Amino acid sequence: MPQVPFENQLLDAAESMCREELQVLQTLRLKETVERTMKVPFYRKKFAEKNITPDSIRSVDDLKRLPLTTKADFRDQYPLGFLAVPREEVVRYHGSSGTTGKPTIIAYTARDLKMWTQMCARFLVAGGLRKEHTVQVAFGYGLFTGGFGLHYGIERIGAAVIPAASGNTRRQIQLMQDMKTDVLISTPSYALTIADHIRRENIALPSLSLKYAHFGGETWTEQMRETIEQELQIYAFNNYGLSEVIGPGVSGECLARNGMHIQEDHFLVECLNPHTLEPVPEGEPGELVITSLDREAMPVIRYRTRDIARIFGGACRCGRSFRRMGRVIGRSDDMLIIRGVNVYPSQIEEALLQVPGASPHYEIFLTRPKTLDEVTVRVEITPAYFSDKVSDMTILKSHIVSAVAAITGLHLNVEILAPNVLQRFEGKAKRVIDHRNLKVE
Ligand code: DLL
Repeated sequence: MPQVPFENQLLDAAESMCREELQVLQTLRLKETVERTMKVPFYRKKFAEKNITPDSIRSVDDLKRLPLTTKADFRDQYPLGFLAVPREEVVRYHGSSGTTGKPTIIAYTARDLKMWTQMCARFLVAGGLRKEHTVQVAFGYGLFTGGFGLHYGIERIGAAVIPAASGNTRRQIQLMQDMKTDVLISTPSYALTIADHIRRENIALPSLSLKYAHFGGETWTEQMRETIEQELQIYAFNNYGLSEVIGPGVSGECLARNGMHIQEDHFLVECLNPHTLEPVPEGEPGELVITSLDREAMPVIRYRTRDIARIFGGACRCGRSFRRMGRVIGRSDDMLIIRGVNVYPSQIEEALLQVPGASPHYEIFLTRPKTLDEVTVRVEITPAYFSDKVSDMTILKSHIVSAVAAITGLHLNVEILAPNVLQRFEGKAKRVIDHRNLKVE
């Protein structure tokens, strides 16, 4: 990966505090969080069952005694069952759309918003955002936390923000050209859509001034980073977050681009085996379980994110003392079990992007003709490789089958498609098309 051309900078001193000092702060804040959540009937009941009181929290190790919270709990408590402050103290609501039924509503007090702004500003500064930049935010502004969350972080730094919101790709590119936008903020798949549009419309890349991008909101691979960086001639950074615990800003990459620093003064993040719920050894992938440490309106205890990633410590050359998380490999509920083998969609993406001629536009099509799942990987060819010679296409297909087999151990069906036939995305991509007619509970 190329070295990024900017100087390291920290936004505030807390980012480099020593681990001992951090633990003291975390313990204090965990106690306060337990106290605050006593106002939420859901938690009060669970604490009573386990004899938990704020005074019984003596160190961060006591975290493991606390109850877990799931997405289903959020659904059951819709809309405001998790509110820990009087309604008049709420100054903003967001929500996550969810694929089924009602959204999850997230509430913020004025202090929550201030803290969230600082968290977003921190990771943006870590990833090179400076006062002199012009930043285009191509996330939805609305219930989704992406738009507003990043927006205020950028303003906090003093950079200029263009709240372009998502969609209308032609206008996005026009704005980038006219306003000399140097930083793009979006999902990685929307950046691909933008790159695709630029290529199809023969827009000269030098007419854009883009240098950096901060991508988040969905799983993407290192191979996808390389593809987007090459296509747009930029440096791309990863950032992670989720609505239930605040929105974007939970973690983000620094100039070393070796993992995302977790904002550990605001969140305790555990990495657990999703089946046994025991901690996995340091550095091994597990499910991230997140506890907020200073949220007021909706503090959350041990939220099961379903996101699978690894967490590791150790010195980083940026000087931040916060531990890092690796890329999210996938969600435990996105994992496919094909002929007994566990496969994440991101592994298929990693394989595809290693094959010259395979484009980053793909989908994973699932069917269940009888009792077993069948998977077809449908991938567009890049325009440069597109040929009507059957033999060329057969060779390309066999390369893709082998690349997928090398990573997943499975020989999957591969269907090669002409360029521009698959759907393009403006927000989060939908890569897995499930036609198995499985019952959803
Ligand atoms: O996507 C918050 C966000 C907005 C993060 C913008 C970063 C940038 P939700 O809609 O609640 O919130 O979706 C959260 O998205 O549990 C992950 O599965 C996934 N996700 C978010 N960031 C990343 C990332 C926002 N960098 C869900 N890599 C999370 C992989 C990510 N997955």
